Amino acid sequence: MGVRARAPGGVPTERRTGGRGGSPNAAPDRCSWPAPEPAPNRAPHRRGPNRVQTHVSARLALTVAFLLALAPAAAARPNVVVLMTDDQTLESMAVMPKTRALIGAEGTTFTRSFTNYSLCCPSRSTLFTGQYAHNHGVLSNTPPTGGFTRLDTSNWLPLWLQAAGYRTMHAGKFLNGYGRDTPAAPPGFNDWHGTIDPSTYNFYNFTVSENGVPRAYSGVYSTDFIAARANGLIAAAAPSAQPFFLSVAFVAPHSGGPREADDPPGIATPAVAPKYANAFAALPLPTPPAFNEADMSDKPLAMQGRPAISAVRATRMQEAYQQRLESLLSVDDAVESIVSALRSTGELDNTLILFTSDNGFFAGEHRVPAGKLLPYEPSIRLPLLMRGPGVPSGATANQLVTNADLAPTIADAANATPARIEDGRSLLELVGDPGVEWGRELLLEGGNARGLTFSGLRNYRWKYIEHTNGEVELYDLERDPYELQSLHPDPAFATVKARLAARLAILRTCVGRTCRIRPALRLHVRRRQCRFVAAVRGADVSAIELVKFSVRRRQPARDARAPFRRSVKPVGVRPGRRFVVRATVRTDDGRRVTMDRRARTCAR
Ligand SMILES: [Ca+2]
Ligand SMILES: [Ca+2]
Ligand SMILES: [Ca+2]
Repeated sequence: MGVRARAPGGVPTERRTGGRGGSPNAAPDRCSWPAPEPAPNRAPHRRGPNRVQTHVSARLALTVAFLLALAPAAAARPNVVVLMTDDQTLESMAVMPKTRALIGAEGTTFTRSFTNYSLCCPSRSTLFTGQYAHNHGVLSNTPPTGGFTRLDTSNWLPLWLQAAGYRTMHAGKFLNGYGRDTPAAPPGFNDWHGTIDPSTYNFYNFTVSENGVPRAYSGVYSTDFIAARANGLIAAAAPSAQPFFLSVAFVAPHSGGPREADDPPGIATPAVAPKYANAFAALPLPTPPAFNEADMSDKPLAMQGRPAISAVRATRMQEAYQQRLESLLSVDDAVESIVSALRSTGELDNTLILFTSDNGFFAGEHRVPAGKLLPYEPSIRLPLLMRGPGVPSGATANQLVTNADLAPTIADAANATPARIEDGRSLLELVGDPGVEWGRELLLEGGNARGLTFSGLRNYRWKYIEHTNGEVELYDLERDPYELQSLHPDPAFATVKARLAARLAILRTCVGRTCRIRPALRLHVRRRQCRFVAAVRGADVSAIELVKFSVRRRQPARDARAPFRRSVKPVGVRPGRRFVVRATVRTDDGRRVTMDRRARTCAR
């Protein structure tokens, strides 16, 4: 069962929308989801003010412009392009100047972005659902606890976007194990170009499911291929008035074949494009304080059993580290070409672009020579850059964000309705209000083929981890950003540990709102005659370390002592007008939250 979709130039083509029909290799009917209506039958969507016809009279143009200004954001829905690397660390963004310039400098750079679960398949499932792993249920890369077949693709982001009128497209790597049983496209994609596992992990010899039909490619470098395919999809989708969603997933800097002459023994590397081979051959392996951690006695037993990294091993790791960075140079080129394709088709200004990775990677920190799937910072931190309509350019966002926020962000931009309960929140709310703090803490999860083996809580200051074998870890990230000394056995931290444990108990099984619990505080603003007094009260008031009171987000007055009550002056607010008082609170257990209250000046 296919639906008619308009191809560029108005030629109708048969496009599959699900696991049924469309190709001789189509999947058996895996999911009985309702097929979404084809988008071309829906009302046309305005793609941006530049689309306003120019031949109307000046008067009519003014009227149209006025009405468009009044129309809800839903009328001007942007395209959405998600660019994802595999196993890329935050620090490696240093070798991607084009991406930083074209997306970061032209948009917002997030400095505290984390993955809920630092492994490919659980992380990508979160991208497509907006849910933490314990809610989408993909807990590893292989069945029965994980892998592509574990995710319920009858209810996920691509279908929500189709239902909202989007043309949906994918190029590159997909959930682990995709294509092993059938090359059928998953439901919800109008244009599907996913690489079939395990061929995904060969940079020069891979098979792509082209709308359900497998086609083998050899001799072309995977990153270049995925970029070219993405650009072809952009060119095909651009002429239509229908907005599009494009997911582009590169394999780099993940390891993959073929074997190269300089590949070190015993450690996996990606393949590097010839033009970038040995581009970083002179670059030493970084040795941050956590590298080859000297004293592992604070860590769980499994970590204590890790041997120190020998000089020989470090030399091999250095080659792997260099190749990973060299592979990212091709991704940097790919990002440039995709941005350029968006520009040349006139779509760039009306496209929300997100650049991120699925998880981080170790390079010797805590004696982990390679890999991820542990709760430490190199594994869980992600690059996240975002540009597009409503995203300030040249901005930095320092708030805690999770990959569970990405689906809510995309749905928000597209005016789509998620049909799952979202654990994350739209980042568009956050970038529009740089000082805002949501008060939530992030859930970290990890495990193996048998299921979850740890869960943890991370906030601005603390990381608290509980392993299913009973071991715990507690790091003060302000004083110990490299996680060299777990404080869990120290009685001086028993109180904070107990508070974090109580909150982790809620997060571990949270759903939606309970994943975003804020400190129990309220802001009260009282007017006495024409003077205003703001006060923060609530059950968590004893945890407050600092309050900043501001009016119209300006000139905050700091208050570090109970009872956290201040007179506030609505300077510059005219008589009889409303204004906003904001309290920004920092607690002694690592939380930050802002609270806003409206008040009105005296009429005079
Ligand atoms: Ca990965
Ligand atoms: Ca290699
Ligand atoms: Ca090399």
